[in-house]
Amino acid sequence: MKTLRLVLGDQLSRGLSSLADLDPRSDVVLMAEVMEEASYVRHHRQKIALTFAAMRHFADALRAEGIAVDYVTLEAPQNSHSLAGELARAVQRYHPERVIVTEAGEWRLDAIMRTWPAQLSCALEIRSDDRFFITRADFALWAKGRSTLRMEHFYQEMRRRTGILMDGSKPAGGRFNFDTENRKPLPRNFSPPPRLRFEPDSITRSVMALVASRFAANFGELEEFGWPVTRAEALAALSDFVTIALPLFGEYQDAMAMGAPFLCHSLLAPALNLGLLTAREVCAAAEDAYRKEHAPLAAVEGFIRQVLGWREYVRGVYWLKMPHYATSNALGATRPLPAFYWTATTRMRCLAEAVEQTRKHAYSHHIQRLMVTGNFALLAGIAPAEIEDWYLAVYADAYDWVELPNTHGMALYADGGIMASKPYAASGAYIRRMSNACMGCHYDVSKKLGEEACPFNYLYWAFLIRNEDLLKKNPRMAMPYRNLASWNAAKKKSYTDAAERFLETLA
Ligand code: FAD
Ligand code: DLZ
Ligand code: SF4
Repeated sequence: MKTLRLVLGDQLSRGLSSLADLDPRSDVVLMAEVMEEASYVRHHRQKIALTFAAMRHFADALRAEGIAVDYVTLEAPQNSHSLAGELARAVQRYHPERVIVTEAGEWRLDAIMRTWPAQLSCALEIRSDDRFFITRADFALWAKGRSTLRMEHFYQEMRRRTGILMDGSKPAGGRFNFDTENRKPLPRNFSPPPRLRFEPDSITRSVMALVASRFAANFGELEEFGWPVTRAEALAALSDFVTIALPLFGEYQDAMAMGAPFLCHSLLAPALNLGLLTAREVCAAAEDAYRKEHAPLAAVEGFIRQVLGWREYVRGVYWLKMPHYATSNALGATRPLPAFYWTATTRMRCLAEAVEQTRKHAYSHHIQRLMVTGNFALLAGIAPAEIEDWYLAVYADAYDWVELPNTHGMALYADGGIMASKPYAASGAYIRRMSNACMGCHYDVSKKLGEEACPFNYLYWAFLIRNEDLLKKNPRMAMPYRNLASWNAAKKKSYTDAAERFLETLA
């Protein structure tokens, strides 16, 4: 046997660099379900089921091509439950000339992987992951010498480099960014388009049974599992999104509605992050919808900005700044994570809804993550590591390389402004404008103080007061700090006291 090729659980792409020159006559692909990966955080049960189901289907697809796959299930008697252990055991079984693997998506596993050459009795080749538009090294070159790493500058550069949504050297429609036409609240009586979900087949059902018994204590329901687990299903999900929801994506990108978890979002992040879809084909499908006049430019540009812009940018920042990135805590936040992030037991309706949806679907959309659960964590001063572990655990699409910068940088401002030019802090007024959650909430969003007042209101001002020295010189924070300048000490104290009293009630 010549080459052993290790494929990780989020590398389920036939075009993966480690499979590029595979010779079915002499090579074996190794895949392993191991507790080390299934328990580095207490993943949502749907996340584990999704990963194992997609891994098993991918192994079957390779076998159907005549490729030998050595697949170690979680229940295999000799399973060592680490990727290093399974690789070492496979090397003993096959005595390959070399092992090939594509670099790990996240720093934790990358660091482990770099120790493997010293432990293995054969050569190990670690290949670059070319499923992204930009390599880690090219991002570092783009970042070099820049005083700020703003996403918008990166995105425009990526549009030019890739030619996506470009007419020659000019952006389609004459502008790179159509944000001003996006981000509307939902009209009254809006009915979200029905979305394609996938009925679990026998492989997925057996994995769900395994997860139900082995991960009984983990957060999240399995019943509503509807994620694509094969390449064919992922392509069907992409086509469904482009046909049904993409035309409305931009306009309602920031809207939230009770009882409507998916709205016009793509739901493609789990498939993208597992490798069932590539970012290139997702952007191509969206651009095609614009060129064929199926979807307006503002919607298509808004969507492509998320995939070609944000997704590549956060990965770039992650690899540029890790491992120190994870330990910064610019606002000195230390509060433990309140229990309601797991139980949904809170009278704050917007938060209860976001957590409940998360439990049911392993999903909530971007604005819920940023402006509801994230905003609360920012205003309440929750310790970055605690809330980051929560985000890494609870979403079907959660991987450290994309979760960490979004939480640490965007939601918490814990990196001191590397990613965001100002903290995404907002009072209840933002949530009232963008959702229907406040109607029927125990709290009154129009009240600023008192038992009935929306906690986001006094938490917002208490946050600004607490962080005044750090934030008031930021020109993008000038408006609220001008307002605060007219407050006397007693007024400030009434807000900080209200915030403290409320936070003390949280377990
Ligand atoms: P859509 O709204 O349809 O967006 C389309 C695609 O664009 C997504 O599938 C995703 O691939 C990409 N995208 C959109 N926004 C971002 C972004 N900010 N960063 C990177 N890619 C983006 N995304 C993850 O994939 N995994 C995570 O673990 C994750 N954690 C997050 C944590 C926080 C605190 C926040 C604020 C955002 C996080 N995001 C994460 C980004 C974003 O919220 C999700 O990608 C999105 O909600 C997934 O749903 P969707 O596929 O329907 O996305
Ligand atoms: C997420 C995940 C889970 C739950 N289980 C496995 C596993 O058993 N085996 C595996 O190879 N990969 C798994 N993964 C995905 C890995 O955690 C992922 O490859 C790394 O986090 C690198 O991004
Ligand atoms: Fe959320 Fe406040 Fe509105 Fe209640 S009133 S839903 S807590 S923003």
